[in-house]
Amino acid sequence: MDQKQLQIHPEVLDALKNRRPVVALESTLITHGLPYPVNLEVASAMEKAVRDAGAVPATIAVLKGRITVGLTQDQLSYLARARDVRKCSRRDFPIVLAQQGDGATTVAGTMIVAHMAGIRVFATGGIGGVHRGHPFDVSADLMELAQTPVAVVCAGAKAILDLPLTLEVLETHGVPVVGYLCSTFPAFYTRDSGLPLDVRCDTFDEVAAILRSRETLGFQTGTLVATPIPEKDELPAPVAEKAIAQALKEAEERGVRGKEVTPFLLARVSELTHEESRTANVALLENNARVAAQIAGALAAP
Ligand code: PSU
Ligand code: MN
Repeated sequence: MDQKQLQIHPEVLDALKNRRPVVALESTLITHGLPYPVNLEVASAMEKAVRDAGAVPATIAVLKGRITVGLTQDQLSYLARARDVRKCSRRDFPIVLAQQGDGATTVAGTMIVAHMAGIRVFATGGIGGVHRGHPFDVSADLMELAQTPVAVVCAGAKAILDLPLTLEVLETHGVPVVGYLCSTFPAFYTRDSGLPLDVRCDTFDEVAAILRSRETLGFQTGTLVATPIPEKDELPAPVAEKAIAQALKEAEERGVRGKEVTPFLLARVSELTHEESRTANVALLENNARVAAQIAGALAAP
């Protein structure tokens, strides 16, 4: 599949042709990560953060079987309210395209489409990873980072996961994990997991230099750029951990499985912390969008 077979928004296409910075954004957090209307507010706020930092946002989804890069305001509002949208990682694309259905792209799905479109930087909240107590439930996000050359800006992996094992899998697959303004892996709701990273960068140019080296080497791996949630928005670690433990217990008891696990845990953690975690989630998403736009800017500079 090449650019011609994708539905690319004219503004995004124009920026790509003229080598101006573009940032891809995912849609699963709109359909499965946050409830309406917060989801629509956040999706719009992320697009605005990208624009304010001088890049063009391209939210990615599948609409009636067409892979769409850069949603219009109407398409965003439609997705934010839609039900029964398929959560799309690699295995889901053949199905959703054949059935001409609607699909929300996960981190894995968004990386695939960003790469097809020629977008090099992508902002999300937290990537999927290895689930606690289920070392064989490994998110397709990690497998995609192993094989698709896109830089993913995140606030670490979601704290509901097993973070040490998640970093082990990334290491096995040759994915560099770059800390932007941090030396340890951030833990999504909190700033510091205590797990050391491969490298710390203090400027966007340093991050861009690593991305360029990867291109020079011709490696097809993705790069994970992790940056912590802003200090003022961080959840106290015991509050986050208590809610996560409770949500994990409930997921076991109810037998929640497969692609339902992550949305279930995120929603329960949000309820259990009286939405404090959702406020943190929103803050880190906007922060990541801004950082991604600045990295894209540094990468686009000659
Ligand atoms: N981060 C969030 N909210 C989300 C997700 C991540 O703050 O909804 C989504 C992303 O789309 C990620 C997906 O790719 O959850 C991971 O799902 P799974 O664990 O089933 O691979
Ligand atoms: Mn899973």
